[in-house]
Amino acid sequence: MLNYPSNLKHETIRTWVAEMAALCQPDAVYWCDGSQAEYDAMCATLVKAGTFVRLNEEKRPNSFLALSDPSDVARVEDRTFICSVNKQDAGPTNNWIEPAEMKATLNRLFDGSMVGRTMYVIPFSMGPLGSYIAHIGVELTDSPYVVANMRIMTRMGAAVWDVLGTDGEFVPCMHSVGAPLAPGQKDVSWPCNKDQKYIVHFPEERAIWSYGSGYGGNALLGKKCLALRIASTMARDEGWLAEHMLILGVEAPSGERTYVGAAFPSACGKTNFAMLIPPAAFEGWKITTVGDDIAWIKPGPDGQLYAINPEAGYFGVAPGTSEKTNPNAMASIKANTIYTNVALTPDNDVWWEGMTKVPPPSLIDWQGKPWTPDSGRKAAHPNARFTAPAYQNPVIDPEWENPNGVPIKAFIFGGRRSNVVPLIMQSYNWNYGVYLAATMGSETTAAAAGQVGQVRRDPFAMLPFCGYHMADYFDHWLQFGRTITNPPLIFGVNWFRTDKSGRFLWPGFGDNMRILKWIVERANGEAVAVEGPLGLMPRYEDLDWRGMDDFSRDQYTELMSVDRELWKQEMLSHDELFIKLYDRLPKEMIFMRELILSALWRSPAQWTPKSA
Ligand code: TSX
Ligand code: MN
Repeated sequence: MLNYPSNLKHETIRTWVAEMAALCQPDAVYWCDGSQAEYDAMCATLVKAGTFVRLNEEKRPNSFLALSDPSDVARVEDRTFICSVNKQDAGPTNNWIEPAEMKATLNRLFDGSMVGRTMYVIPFSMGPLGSYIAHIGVELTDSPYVVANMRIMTRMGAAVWDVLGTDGEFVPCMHSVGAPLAPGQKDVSWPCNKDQKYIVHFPEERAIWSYGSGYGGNALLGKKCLALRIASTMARDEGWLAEHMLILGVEAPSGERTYVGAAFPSACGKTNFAMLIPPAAFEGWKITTVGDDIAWIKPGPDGQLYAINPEAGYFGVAPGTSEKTNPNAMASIKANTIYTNVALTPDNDVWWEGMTKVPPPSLIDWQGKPWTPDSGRKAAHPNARFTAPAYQNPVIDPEWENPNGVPIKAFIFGGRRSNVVPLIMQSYNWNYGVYLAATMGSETTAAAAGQVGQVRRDPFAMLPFCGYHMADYFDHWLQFGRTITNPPLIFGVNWFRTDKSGRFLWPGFGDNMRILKWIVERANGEAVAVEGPLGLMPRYEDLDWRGMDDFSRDQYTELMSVDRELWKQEMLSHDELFIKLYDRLPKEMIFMRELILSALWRSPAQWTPKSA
């Protein structure tokens, strides 16, 4: 029989765990309590199994390196399913399989899937325990690596049973690496199933089943599966938002703090933006981090929007992270961190591409092979990760665990666009903001699949994460805006515009503070903007250029210019998305397109905000 924790009074959970144990047939069932001692024991188990290597205790205290199977290195979008009752409800941007058929498949796969392994029961809260914005999940997994990561990424532990009481709501999350062990069979350091992977969501039942992968969002089910795909459907039904957004605070010299949410597709430097350090000339200004990936946003009692970060840690991309690009991230991962698929130095430290200008002369690469700078391979996998506790961030926001959330004054949407899209614009109103976000596009980089430099539409940066029909999601945003007092202003940004020779026109990083300052001043009714064909824009003199005297008005003009003919092409590609979503597309999208087109039609061939 199962050794239930004494404070678990929830009959449905007791029965469910027993049923799942009977299905998966693990050798043992272990109930996680979330303690430090348990975490330490879990890491020791992982070291013994060869999954973890303990890193240099002086340089990386209490930190570990895991190297995954080379076939299990990222989320698997083509194996991700939204199994709503009706296919139409999943929409054309999600994979769908009929729920009964999928359940039959999953029952077959999970039958005996944990033989020879331990089933861990992970109670976790997404968001501060007991917050009215938070939600609870229970993950059953046969991966101790998942347990260790979930302890960092969520509020995990026995206190969750108290919050649930006898009949509290929870999202059941089933996970198996899909690699049962025959009697006497030796385990591998990264068990997974090379042939079959399924990341499955049942939005009506609010249940998650994941099979075959031990990596990232495939396996840490609180993150993309619960906090985005399932939560987005809960949010639609209940009148809130679950977004792929960072949340940051902008502190002015007066001490006043303004919070904004920002959505960017992958490879745009979201974590860097969430931890931005303002230029030296911006004395008294400070950025604080509430979250770097996901925001849950609800109208508060005053009708304004409040956001929490449902996560408790950072599962960030390591390559490209350095003392130059993000010193706060580097400080966050100094200790108590799990590194996955980075390279190992001879003195048991870690390294990845972009960490230092000059690579170390010799390393063990992410595949466990000897590596030198001339081997012609990457030392770290491009999707290598760190898992680090959020409280280690030197600029963590003082309110980051406030159960009531932080008040959101602006939303920012941005993609990676080498041309066409100006550095900054503000939408005229909520509906147009929804249009800007819905039509957001980003150019693919080497890290992403497909042709490099192609623009891919990624509405709200939610394309892989929306648990229902994308057009219904637009409609939810439109409707949501009507229900709130003082809706946040909506902005579009592009840090990645280049000149004719391919050089970045904007220095980015800390200098993005100049844009952020204008945004919060707009939100607080303080800064000036002029009307352009695409939205409201700052003139050169409306931005704060202190400490950046090498940036000319002409460079600004190039960064902010709107090319009429290019934008007509751009609008045609918006139409491609709209036609894909046509059956449920809100008519506002079409009317908005018409308004912008007519404004473009009447604007000069090259429009740019004119100085006074
Ligand atoms: O994260 C980035 N941000 C946001 C920072 C707050 N990156 C890295 C993106 C890859 C994940 C950026 N890269 C940003 C940016 O604003 N801008 C750029 C483009 C860029 C790169 C290098 C330079 C300038 C711009 N300059 C030099 O290398 C000297
Ligand atoms: Mn993300």
